[in-house]
Amino acid sequence: MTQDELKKAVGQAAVDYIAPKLQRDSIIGVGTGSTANCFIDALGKLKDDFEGAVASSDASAERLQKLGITVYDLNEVSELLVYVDGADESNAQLELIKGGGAALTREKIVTAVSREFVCIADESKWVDVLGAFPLPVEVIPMARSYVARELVKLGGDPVYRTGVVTDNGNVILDVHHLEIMEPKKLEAEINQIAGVVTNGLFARRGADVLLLGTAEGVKTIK
Ligand code: ABF
Repeated sequence: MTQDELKKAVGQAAVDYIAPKLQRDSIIGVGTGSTANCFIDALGKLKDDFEGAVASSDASAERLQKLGITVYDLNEVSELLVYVDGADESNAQLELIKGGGAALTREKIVTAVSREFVCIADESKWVDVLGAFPLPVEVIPMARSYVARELVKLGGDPVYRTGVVTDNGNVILDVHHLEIMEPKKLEAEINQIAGVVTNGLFARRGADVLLLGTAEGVKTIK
C-alpha cells in the first residue's frame, strides 16, 4: 500500500470509530493536514448524523463547509465529543509531535476541549523516541531570537521557518536534533520560555487512541 492509501484507510477507520458515538447534537473537532483531509472526505457520508464541527485551521473549515458540514467557532461550544487529527510523530505512550503544518496552537486548544483525542497516522509516523521530526515551536515575533537562544540551552538546534506566519500572526521555530526522552518535562520547560505561545509536544495531553495505518491493516492502539 502507498502512503496515500494508508492515509485514506485511517481516515475511513476514524469515521468508523466515531460513528457509533455520534448523536444528533454532537459537535466534533477536526484537525489539519493530508491525513485529516482523508478523514474529512470520509466524514461527508455521516454529515446528517451530527450537529457540526470545530476546525483547527481555516483550510479544514473550508473543506468541511464544502461538504455541507456546519463549522462552529470554538467559543460557541463548551465541549467536543471527539477530536480527530494527524501527527508528525507518535511513540508507544501516544505522546506526539505535531505542528508540521503550523496549526499547533489551535490544535492544542481543540485537543483541550475534546473528550477524546483520536490520532490518525500512517506507520511512517511511529517512532521509539520523539525528536527525529524537528519540534515546532510557535513564538511571538519579537521574541524569536531570545527563544532560539533558550532552546539551544535545552540542547536543540532551532531553525526559523521562513515565510510562514501562523493563523495567529506568529512565527515558527523548528527545533532539530532533540532526542526527547522525557516529553512531558520538555513540553512544560519550553512553555515556560517567555515569548513561546505553544510547542508541538502533545505529551501532557497526548492521544487517547491511535489509528495507525500499516501494511497489515489499521491498528488500534490505546
Ligand atoms: C497536523 O498535520 C499536524 O499537527 C501535523 O503537523 C500534520 C500532519 O500532516 P500530514 O497528515 O499531512 O502528515 O495534524
